[in-house]
Amino acid sequence: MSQALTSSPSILAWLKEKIKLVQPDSVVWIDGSEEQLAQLRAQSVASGELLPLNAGKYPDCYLHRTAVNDVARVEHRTFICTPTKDEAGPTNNWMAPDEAYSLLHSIAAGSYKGRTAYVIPYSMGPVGSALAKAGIELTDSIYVVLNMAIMTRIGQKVLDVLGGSNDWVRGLHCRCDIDEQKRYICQFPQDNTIISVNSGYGGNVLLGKKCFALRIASYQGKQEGWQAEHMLILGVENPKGEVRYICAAFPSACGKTNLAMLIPPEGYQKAGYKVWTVGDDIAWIRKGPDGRLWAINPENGFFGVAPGTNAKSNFNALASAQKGTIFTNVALNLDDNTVWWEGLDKNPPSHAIDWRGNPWDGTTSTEKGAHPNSRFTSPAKNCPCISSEFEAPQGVPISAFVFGGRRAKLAPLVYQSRSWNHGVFVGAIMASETTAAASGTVGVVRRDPMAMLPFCGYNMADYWQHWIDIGAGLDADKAPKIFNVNWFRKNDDGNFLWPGFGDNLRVLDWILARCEGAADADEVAIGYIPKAADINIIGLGDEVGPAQLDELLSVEPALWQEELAGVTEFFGQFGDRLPKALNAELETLKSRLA
Ligand code: GTP
Ligand code: SPV
Ligand code: MN
Repeated sequence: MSQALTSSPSILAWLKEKIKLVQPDSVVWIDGSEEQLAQLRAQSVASGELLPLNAGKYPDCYLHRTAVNDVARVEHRTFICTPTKDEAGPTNNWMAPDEAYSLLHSIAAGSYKGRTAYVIPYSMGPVGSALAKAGIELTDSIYVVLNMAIMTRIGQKVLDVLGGSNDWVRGLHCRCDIDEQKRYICQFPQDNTIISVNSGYGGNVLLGKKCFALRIASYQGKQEGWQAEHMLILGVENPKGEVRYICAAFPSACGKTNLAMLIPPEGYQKAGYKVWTVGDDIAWIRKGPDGRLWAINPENGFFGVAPGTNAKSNFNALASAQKGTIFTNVALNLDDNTVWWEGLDKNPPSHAIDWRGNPWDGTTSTEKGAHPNSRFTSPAKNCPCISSEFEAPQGVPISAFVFGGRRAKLAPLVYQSRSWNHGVFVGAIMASETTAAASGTVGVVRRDPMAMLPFCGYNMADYWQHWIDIGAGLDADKAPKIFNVNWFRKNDDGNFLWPGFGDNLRVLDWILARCEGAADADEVAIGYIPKAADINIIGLGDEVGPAQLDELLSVEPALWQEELAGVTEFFGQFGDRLPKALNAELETLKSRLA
C-alpha cells in the first residue's frame, strides 16, 4: 500500500475493511499532484483505456469508450437503502440495508484481484468552504480517477481540511465484469455510504456527482437545513454591471449546460448584458447571514452532453472541451485523430471509428457515430464565461428558481408562481419527455419533480415538505421568486416554437424584471404569464412574431384538466405524507381551471 495520506481513524478503518473485501494487488492514494495524474494518464494510454487525441487541436484530451451495455445511468438498478421502504418513498427503488450490503459485498468480494485500488479523497465544493463536504472514493478504474480529478477537487488538501472529522461520504466502486444483471448503484443515506458495482459509466461511477452531491446530499440537507438540487447556477450581468443569480432545474439532457453558458443575443450584447456560469448541473443551497439563499456549485468541471453541442448552440461548452478533456463514447475521426458527434457540424468524418469501436463512415452510415448520451468531461476553469464567484466559499445569492422540462404541448414558455408554496407545487408537478441520459425509452412524458426523480435520496413527499420549510424560514422579500419555463413547446407540425439557446436570455430578462418588481404580468389559472409586449423579441425577425408568441404563452384549459388528473394520481401515491400545502395548491388549481 502506498503511504496513507491521512491518519483519520474513521477513514483508515473503513479502508482497511474494504481493501480486505475487494483484495487488490496494490493500493494507491491519489494525492492530487500533476505528476501522479500524468503517470496515470500514461498508464491508461498504454493499456488502451484512453486514446490520446491530436495534441495540436485537442491538447491533453483523450477518448474513452465504455462497454456498449454501459452508456447511461440505470435508474431501474439504482436503490435507496433506508431502514424502511417508506423512507425511500414510492418513487425510489428500495432495498433493505442488510440485504443490500450482503448482496453488494458478495459481488465486490475479491473483485480487485489482479488490479490496483485507487483511493480518491475529494471535496464537493471549494476546499475549506463551510458549504463543502468531503468524500473518499475507492475505485479500480483509472478512468474514474482521471474524471474525478476534473469533476471534483481531489487529493491531500481535502484530507488536511477534513482532519479527523467523521463527516465524509464512503464510496466504493467496483468495475467487476460490467455485467448488467449484477449492476447496482446503491445509496445508504443513514450511513453516508455509496456502493456501485458492474459499471464504468459516468453518472454510475463518478460517485461525487449524482450519488453523493444529489442522493446522499439531499438527505443530509434535510437533516441539516439546506438543499441539494439538480440545478444549474448562472449570473446575468445587466448593463449597469449588476449581476443577479438564477438556479434552474431541468431534467437530464434538457438544457442546463446550455442555459448555464448561454451567449446573449446580439441586441443584448450590444446593450452590455453578460452571462456568467457558476454551475451546470448541481447546486447546494443554504441560507446566508443576510437572510437570502446562497448557492455553490459543488463540482469542479462539466460532464456535458456532446451531441448537439456546436459553436452556435453552445460555444462556451465547445471551448471548454478544447483542452484537458476526456471524451466518452463519441466518434473518432481517424484522418486527424479528433472527435466528432452528431450536431457538431455538417461534415461527419468518412474515415472514423464509432462509439462502439467499429469502423464508421459518417457520410454513408445510417448508424450514429456518437452515442446520444456521449459526454465530455472538462475543467470548469476552461469555460470562457466562468464566473468570478466560481470559487467563492460562500457561493452566490439567488434571485430566482426556475423549473422546466421538455413539453411539446401544455407548459407555456414561462410563468411565475403566485407564492413560495405555489412555486414548490409548480416544481412538484413538473413532467418532461425522457432522454438518453438514462437507459430506457426516450421521448415519453413522465413526472419528474424538481428534475429530482432519479436523484432524491429519501421520500419525495418529505423532500417537498423540506422545500416548504425552507420557504417558511425566509422573509418574503428575501425569498427567491419561483418560475417555470418550457423551451420545447412545438407547433402542430412538430417544430419548436421558440428558438431557444441564447435567445432564452429574453425569458430570463423577464424573470429578473419580475424579481425587481419592474415588469407587469397577467394572472391566469396557473400563475402569472408575461404580457406579450414584455418579452423582447427584437431581432428574432420572422422566427417569432406576435402570433407565435401568443401561442407560446397560451394556456389550454383542456390540456391542463388532463394534466391535473395525472398530478392527482401521482400525488396519490404519497398518501398522508403529501404536504397539506401541496394538496391545497392542487385544489386551488382545480377550482381556478374549472
Ligand atoms: P445533464 O447533464 O444530463 O443533467 O443535462 P443538461 O440539462 O445539462 O442538458 P444539456 O444542456 O446538455 O441539454 C442537451 C440537450 O438539450 C441537447 O439535445 C440540446 O440540443 C437541447 N437543448 C438545450 N437547450 C435548448 C433550447 O433552448 N431549445 C431546444 N430546442 N433544445 C435545447
Ligand atoms: C444526468 O444524467 O443528469 C447527468 C449525467 O448529469 S450523469 O452524471 O451520468 O448522471
Ligand atoms: Mn444532470
